[in-house]
Amino acid sequence: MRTQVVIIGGGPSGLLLSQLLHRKGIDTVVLERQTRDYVLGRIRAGILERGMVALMREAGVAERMDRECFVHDGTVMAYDNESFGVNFKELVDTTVIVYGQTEVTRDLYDAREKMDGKIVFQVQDVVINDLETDKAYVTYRTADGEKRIDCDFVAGCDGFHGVSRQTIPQDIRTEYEKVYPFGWLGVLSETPPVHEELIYANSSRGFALCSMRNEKLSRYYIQCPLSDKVEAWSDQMFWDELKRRIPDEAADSLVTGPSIEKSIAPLRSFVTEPMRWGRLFLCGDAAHIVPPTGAKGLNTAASDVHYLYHGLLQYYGEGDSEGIDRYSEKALARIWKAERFSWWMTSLMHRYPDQTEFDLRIQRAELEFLRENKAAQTVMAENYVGLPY
Ligand code: RFL
Ligand code: PHB
Repeated sequence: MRTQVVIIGGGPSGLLLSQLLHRKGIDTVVLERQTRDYVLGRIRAGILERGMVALMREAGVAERMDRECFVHDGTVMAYDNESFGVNFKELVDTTVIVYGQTEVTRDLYDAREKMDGKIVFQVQDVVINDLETDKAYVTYRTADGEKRIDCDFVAGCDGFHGVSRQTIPQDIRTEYEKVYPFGWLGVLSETPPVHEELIYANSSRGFALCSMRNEKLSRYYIQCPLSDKVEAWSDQMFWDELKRRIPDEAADSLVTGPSIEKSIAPLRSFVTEPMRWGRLFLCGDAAHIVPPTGAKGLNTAASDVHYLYHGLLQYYGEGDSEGIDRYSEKALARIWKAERFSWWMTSLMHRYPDQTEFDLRIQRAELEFLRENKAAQTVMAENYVGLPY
């Protein structure tokens, strides 16, 4: 088999890239290790920036998103029992939307199916070969046996644990990493959201976040030690702890119910450089991870897809390789700013095991400064809604 671009990974980055390229007549094959149902069962990101929204529209998959999403003009920041709003609309004239990654992925799978897009599920042993020649190819195994696809390029969209990044020789790759000494325990419940905007709360018991998927589905998180086991957290314990960490008014109006998903995610910042090697381009979690505090994970994946998509259009449409040659440089310039913002918001809102009284006073001073200072809020708003591509 031959295609123009082999895309490894059928998560949001791989599917979005495939859909965008297909609409411009560029042929792709997506190789996904799991089943479609497995990919759709993962509960992840909830907030989409304007850049991601624009890409969904360009990919022709925005109809349900535009109909069902919630537009958020701002967010609530809380500490102890105080809270204040940061109004993105007023500060930077931009909003974000609430539309879950599960829905994004479902819309992309449906669109790919309608266009007869080639997605191979349950592939194993993916190996990327001869990336430094003009005869690159990918081999893999399915229930039908060994397969080979020859291609012009490979897009590594296979997440943090994928094979693509590992294909880049170690002496060429530099990895930057920060592992945080806590995780997030997340609960999804069929209950109405506690507030119309998200509430990010810094409390003496640790961070908490009140988020949502729609008017009947809420998503909540609390900071927890990495050693915690999800089985040890009953629903009742989770709700009791969440209530202790959010402002009284929110705690009093919180509607609780059985969890329909509960999981613990570790927090990590990670970047690999470069994001291109020969005919391989890394996109999304394959190249970088952010702690979820700034809601940047899926949105940084989208900005990579934007740069790669335009680079490939320039290459196939005009025979100009400038866009793909500068892909790594352009993508990383934006990634590092999102990394900084996510690290900043994580540091501002969490309790660290080694924090001193001095550190806590500094954290509080920063929250008070943010509360009082329009310039500080503007910086936060510009980053939260997403820096321009
Ligand atoms: P994904 O979504 O991980 O998709 C990669 C796909 O590649 C497949 N794969 C392979 N396929 C073939 N061969 C192989 N060898 C393969 N190895 C892996 C996988 O099965 C998978 O389907 O990466 P992508 O597309 O780059 O998308 C990135 C986003 O998923 C990610 O940034 C966000 O979900 C991060 N993230 C969150 N971001 C937010 O903005 N807000 C959140 O609340 C939020 N919560 C989360 C998260 C990530 C989590 N992870 C990774 C554990 C919660 C969790 C638990
Ligand atoms: C979510 O709804 O899952 C969510 C929202 C905002 C974040 C992280 C996660 O910063």
